[in-house]
Amino acid sequence: MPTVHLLDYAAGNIRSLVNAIEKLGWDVEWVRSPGDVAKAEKLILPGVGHFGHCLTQFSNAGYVEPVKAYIDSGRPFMGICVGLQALFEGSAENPAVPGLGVIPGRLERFRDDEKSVPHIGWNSANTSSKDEGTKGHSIYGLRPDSKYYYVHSYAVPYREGELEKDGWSVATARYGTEEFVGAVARDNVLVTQFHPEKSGAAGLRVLKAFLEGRKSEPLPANLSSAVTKEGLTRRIIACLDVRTNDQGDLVVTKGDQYDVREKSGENAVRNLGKPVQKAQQYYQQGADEVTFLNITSFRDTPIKDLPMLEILRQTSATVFVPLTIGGGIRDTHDPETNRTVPALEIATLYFQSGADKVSIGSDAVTAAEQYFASGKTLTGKTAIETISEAYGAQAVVVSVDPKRVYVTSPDATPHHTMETAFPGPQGEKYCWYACTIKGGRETRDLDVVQLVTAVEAMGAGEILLNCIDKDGTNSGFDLELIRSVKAAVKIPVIASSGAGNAGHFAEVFEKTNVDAALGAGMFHRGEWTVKQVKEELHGKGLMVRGFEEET
Ligand code: 1PR
Repeated sequence: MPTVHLLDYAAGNIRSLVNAIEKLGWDVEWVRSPGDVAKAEKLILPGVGHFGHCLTQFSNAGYVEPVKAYIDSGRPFMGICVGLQALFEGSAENPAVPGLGVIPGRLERFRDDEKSVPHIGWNSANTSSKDEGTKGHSIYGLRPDSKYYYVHSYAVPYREGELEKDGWSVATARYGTEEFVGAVARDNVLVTQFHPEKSGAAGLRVLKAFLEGRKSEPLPANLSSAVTKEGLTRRIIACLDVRTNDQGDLVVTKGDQYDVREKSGENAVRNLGKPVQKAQQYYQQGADEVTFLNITSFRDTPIKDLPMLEILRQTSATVFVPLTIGGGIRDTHDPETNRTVPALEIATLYFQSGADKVSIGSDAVTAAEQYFASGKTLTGKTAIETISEAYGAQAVVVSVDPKRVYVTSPDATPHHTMETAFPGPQGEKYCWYACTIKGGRETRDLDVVQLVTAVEAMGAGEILLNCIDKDGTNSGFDLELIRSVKAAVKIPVIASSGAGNAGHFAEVFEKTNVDAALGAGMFHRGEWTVKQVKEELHGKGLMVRGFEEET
């Protein structure tokens, strides 16, 4: 098999990249030391997390000069995400840490006055309309009608002609009112801000074109003038609650207000299918992300037997969109070794098994309670802070399990209340949302606004906003809850709980500014496919990522 060298200097979550390369029929050779770089015939520089953290590791390990010499040698070089950022002169993320300066320019943070930051989701990489040199042509398989998966807070602002004048071809994307560099290519170099290994068929096409050295090809006639509507698509996520059934098999289940047992028969755990198979099915249907939640994670399991590790290894081998794993991401007592394993070590196991993001539930509530109890002091030791510091904010999701609490007036509680259009059982017109832990089994005296503001301060990159009252009801999302959380944070929020049809997805996107929406039961029960939901949203004029066959 042909080989490509991979330079993994920061132990990032790059198993998915290896899986994508192997799926395309190539073998990965690892660059283990600066001396290995010269051996490479083709070299890929991946990268996740902080610019400064990555470039410092890269430089301290002695890679700067060997990689610059490799690029100067004219052999094919691809940089992905922080691997693109590294080639520029520097980044506002860590002004004291220099980039390689191969490409002129610096990264700036997205403005968060009009949109969520990090920029997470599917956006364009348009070359056709910008650059005479590439008009009607595709750089390395990029297409104006495709969308690619981005997950970053810093970007190179696009200023027309600035890079082109030095012979660089540029593919751009727009986020809010900001136009930025999605990919840049010249001679033997291709760098992408997006993750081709997480961008489905469109991303695999780019990776394949690089591996096969296809720099520029005429676009298919129907695409040469096509330009997708620019901007971030509405992200549709399929969520799989996973646990062992009474026979010990790992199954996809679904709670009805978090109760996963059938109401009839032997009161068995609802069994809606096999996790890996369902995930592959949703990927084929066009899901933009897949989330696994291990819902019995509060039970101590020997670390080596963590059930979701194998599920991630198998899923990430064939599912090339972002995978999130939640359940049990916390400092964990290992009954076998009688040792407490830090949350960061647990998360690293999942990243090395193919996860792109970890989701933290109960532990986030505990950390938020301590945050407020200590006068909003950040210790740097919480699971959120340590994982975000090591892998970047975009790798940390906080899953919220709130329960509605009715009050007669805002003065009846110190918590963040709202007037509700759905009065309580005694006609109460106000409510607040209490956080719960252990899958809703324990309610805490902490409200969701307190929780989300605390975890944002700790470096969480995204909120998975469930709702116990709505869970499994097929009655639509809790728009009041979503609006109150969206008003409280700048990081992206995923609406979850209650979806029963495509109309509920359209409603939440049209009536709130939520960044993504998640479905579970309606997909598991086969009532709707992800593809049908996307087709209906597209029909209503909402921009969704189109389905592309893997070629
Ligand atoms: O607390 O960090 O160990 O994480 C536990 C994780 O497991 C949390 O993310 C928590 O939300 C989840 N969880 C725990 N128990 C349950 C349960 O159902 N008994 N799942 C559970 C919560 C949320 C979504 C659900 C949506 C959409 N479910 O997974 O799929 O509500 O459902 P719908 O579209 O069918 O309405 P930790």
